[in-house]
Amino acid sequence: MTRRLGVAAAQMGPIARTDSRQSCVVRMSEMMREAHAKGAKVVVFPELALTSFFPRWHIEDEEELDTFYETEMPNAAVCPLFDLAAALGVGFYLGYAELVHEAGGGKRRFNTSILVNGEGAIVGKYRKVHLPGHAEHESWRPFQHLEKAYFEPGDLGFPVFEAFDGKMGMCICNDRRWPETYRVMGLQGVELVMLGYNTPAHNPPVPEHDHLMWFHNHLSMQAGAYQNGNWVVGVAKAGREEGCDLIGQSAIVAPTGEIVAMAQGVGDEVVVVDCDLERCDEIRRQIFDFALHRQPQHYGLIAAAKA
Ligand code: CDT
Repeated sequence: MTRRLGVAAAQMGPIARTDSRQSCVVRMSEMMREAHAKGAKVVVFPELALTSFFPRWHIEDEEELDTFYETEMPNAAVCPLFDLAAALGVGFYLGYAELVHEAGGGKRRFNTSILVNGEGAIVGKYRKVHLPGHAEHESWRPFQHLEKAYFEPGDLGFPVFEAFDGKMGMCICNDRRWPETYRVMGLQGVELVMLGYNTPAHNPPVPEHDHLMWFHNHLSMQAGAYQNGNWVVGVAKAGREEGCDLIGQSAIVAPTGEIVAMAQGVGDEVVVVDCDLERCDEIRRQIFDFALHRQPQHYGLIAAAKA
């Protein structure tokens, strides 16, 4: 028995600070058409796909900072993408910065992704749990990574959604490096984990690891796929963005941990794989049968607040 889903990794090249959301949507729409022509039913776009990766800048003016966030979804700028999805019958994963205005006048900021189905309806939402970087301006860095200043940790956990005739999960960039991300979704039977990323090729606090950035990218996603028996689609925003090199290597990983397709360059690029969701069972029944082999009485420390 097979249960096939055409999955597209729609990698994006750089987005300049002055690029409009509309121009990003035009690029994504073009890739969605290509993905559809290649048989995809769901298209995965990167993290923060509507703007440049703004945590690299120390932005003191709150009004200016707010311009990088979406206050509603969908909104006028992204409506053409939702309309195209519905016209083609293709769903998508989209990462964006979310600003919530609270009743009391407060603001909450999240690094968010949504899952949209083939009718153009939002069927899932995720807010990034693991925020990398730092909360204060650090002038010694060649570029900032201020996610801890510009977002709060997600408050939705790691939900799994019934969509596309399967069990879909989402995470965002740094989440992919943490085994708990996949395991919490794995325990809910996730079959396909979608994620977008912006990963600088240079990590200022540990430059001695720079040559390992590409290795760690795939290592994390391949381990997450194999150890839980699910597909992983990891999609980069890549290339030289505002003077900062971002790694590419967008990949589709099978539940066996094998990379079955990978982007070749660091620009806009679509890679499609016909994924058989039934293959999750190969691993889940034969190797990692959670019900049979897990020993959670020994795993308490993992969920404890402090080791
Ligand atoms: N966007 C994001 O989360 N980027 C981080 C950079 C960390 S540097 C190793 C990432 O984990 O890719």
